Amino acid sequence: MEDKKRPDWVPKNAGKEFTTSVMKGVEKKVENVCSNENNMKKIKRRTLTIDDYVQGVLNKDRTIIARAITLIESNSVKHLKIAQEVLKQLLPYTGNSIRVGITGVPGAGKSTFIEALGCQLMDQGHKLAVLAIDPSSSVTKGSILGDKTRMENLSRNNNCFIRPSPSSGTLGGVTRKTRETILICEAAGYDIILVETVGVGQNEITVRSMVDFFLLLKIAGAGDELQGIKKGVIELADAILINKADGDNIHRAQVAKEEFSRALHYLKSPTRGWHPEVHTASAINGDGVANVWTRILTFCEKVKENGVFEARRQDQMLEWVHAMIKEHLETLFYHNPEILHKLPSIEKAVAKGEMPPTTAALKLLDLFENRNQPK
Ligand SMILES: Nc1nc2c(ncn2[C@@H]2O[C@H](COP(=O)(O)OP(=O)(O)OP(=O)(O)O)[C@@H](O)[C@H]2O)c(=O)[nH]1
Ligand SMILES: [Mg+2]
Repeated sequence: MEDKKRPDWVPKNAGKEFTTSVMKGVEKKVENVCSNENNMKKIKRRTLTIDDYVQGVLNKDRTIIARAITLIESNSVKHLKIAQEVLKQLLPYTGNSIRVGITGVPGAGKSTFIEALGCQLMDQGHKLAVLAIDPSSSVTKGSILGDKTRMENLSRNNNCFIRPSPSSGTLGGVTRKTRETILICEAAGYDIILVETVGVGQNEITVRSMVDFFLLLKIAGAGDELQGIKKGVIELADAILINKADGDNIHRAQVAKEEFSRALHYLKSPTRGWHPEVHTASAINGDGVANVWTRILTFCEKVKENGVFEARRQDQMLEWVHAMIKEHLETLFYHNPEILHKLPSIEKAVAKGEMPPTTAALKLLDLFENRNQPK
């Protein structure tokens, strides 16, 4: 083999068994591909107008739906403005879905359950959007690939749209981005929205605030039945599902179901007019999965009847407004140059016991307010 055809990283004394070589380039000028301006434009991704986004989403164009979500996820102020106009125009077409949050510790089987339930919903002719929050959490070390394989059939189905939602970023972070993504999916005709979130504290509260029904997945026999019966997440759940009720685990799952059912009696329900329930299922073999969906439908019927469904959605919108105001003010505060300058020394004084915390807070707020007064 001629040496000049070999890439420069091939060892100098490599013998013929080292077969890697570089194909000789074609010298002829390639015409009709990138050389003329029109083709260049075709190849470059076309910038979409607000109307392109709106019409594309309403026409259920998957590429444009994906691009609209990317627009929402952007942290640029320019994109934020366009995204808000797109959303405003889509708003009349939103709201017609059942929004379900699914939480549980890593490995509880959330994605497997979504695959099992999703396939049944597809068979019934539904359109399903799955939004996975925090798929790359530090706990799970990024399970996007895992999710793809666990939701294999769903990810191939044209009536299902799977999208990992970023868990961080500015301008509203997870709250804004996931909520707005829900609205885009609804406008595109997805009638069931499942939001998967890893059970790590704040995420669950955030997801509870954007869904109609909140499902907590637990595993029996993991030794956490009783520890799990602390308040917190359980208080947010409209149902607890003991997953992996298969094989040797069936009996343990039944025991766990009874323990959780007893514990739930002492807790306040998150939804007026509904008493949280405990079920068992096996996401792997599908047992009990259809039953969970039936119960979710019963829940929806009840809360629509007693007005809680509508009231919760209205509250959630208002909560969203206030959460965004708080977040924005906090960002302004902590990015204020005066605050950035003074904060370390004031913190030090508080830590040393030289300044009371209230004095410190008032001092900083004073600084901030004076800085933000109109001149
Ligand atoms: N035996 C049994 N195994 C299950 C069941 N559901 C899920 N698993 C297994 O449990 C493991 C974790 O499942 P996932 O669906 O990825 O769990 P997850 O809750 O989505 O996990 P994260 O996304 O990492 O938080 C996988 O190996 C699944 O095959 C079940 O019902 N029975
Ligand atoms: Mg998962």
